[in-house]
Amino acid sequence: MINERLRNAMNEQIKNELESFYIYMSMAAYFHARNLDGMAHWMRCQAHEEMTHGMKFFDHIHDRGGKVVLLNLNQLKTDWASILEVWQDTYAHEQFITGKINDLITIAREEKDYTSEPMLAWFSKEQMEEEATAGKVLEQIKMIGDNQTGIIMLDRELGARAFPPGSPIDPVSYSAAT
Ligand code: OFO
Repeated sequence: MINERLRNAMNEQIKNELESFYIYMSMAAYFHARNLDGMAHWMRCQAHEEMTHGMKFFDHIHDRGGKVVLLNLNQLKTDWASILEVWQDTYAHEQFITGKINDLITIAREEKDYTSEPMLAWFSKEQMEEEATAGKVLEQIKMIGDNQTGIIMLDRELGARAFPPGSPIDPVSYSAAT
C-alpha cells in the first residue's frame, strides 16, 4: 500500500505532468502559427512524453492500492513574445519539474516508501536528460539570434525528433487510426 503523504504528492504530480502536456501543446500551437513546424513537432513529441509521465504516476498509485485523484489544471501561459522566450520557458519548466521530482524522492525517503524508489529514480534520470536537451536548444537559439537561416535550420533539425509509434498527438498516426 502506498504511503498516504506520498500518494497525495503523486496525485499533485499527475497534475504537474498534465500541465506540462498542456504548456507544450500551447507552445506547439505558437510555433505552428509561425510556420515553424519542426519546433511545433518537437513540442508535440514532448507533450506526448508528459502525458505518459502523468500516466506512470496514475498507474503507480493505482497499482499500489491508492486512490487516483485528478486535480484541476491551472490556466497557463498561452502566448510568448519571441522564440527565445518559448525556449527559456521550456528550460525553466523542466527545472521546475526536476524540483518536484526531488521533492517526491525526499518524501518517499522520509516515509520509508522504498517501493517507489525505482520509478522515482527513472524520473530523476529522465529529468536530467530533459533539462540537458532543453538547455542545449536554448543555447543554440541564443547563438542564432535573429539569423533567419539559422532558425530554419534548427527548425528542420528539431522536426526530426521521432514520435513513439501510435502517438495520439502525431497527426500521421491519428489520421491512420481514424
Ligand atoms: Fe515530465 O518530464 Fe519534463 O516536465
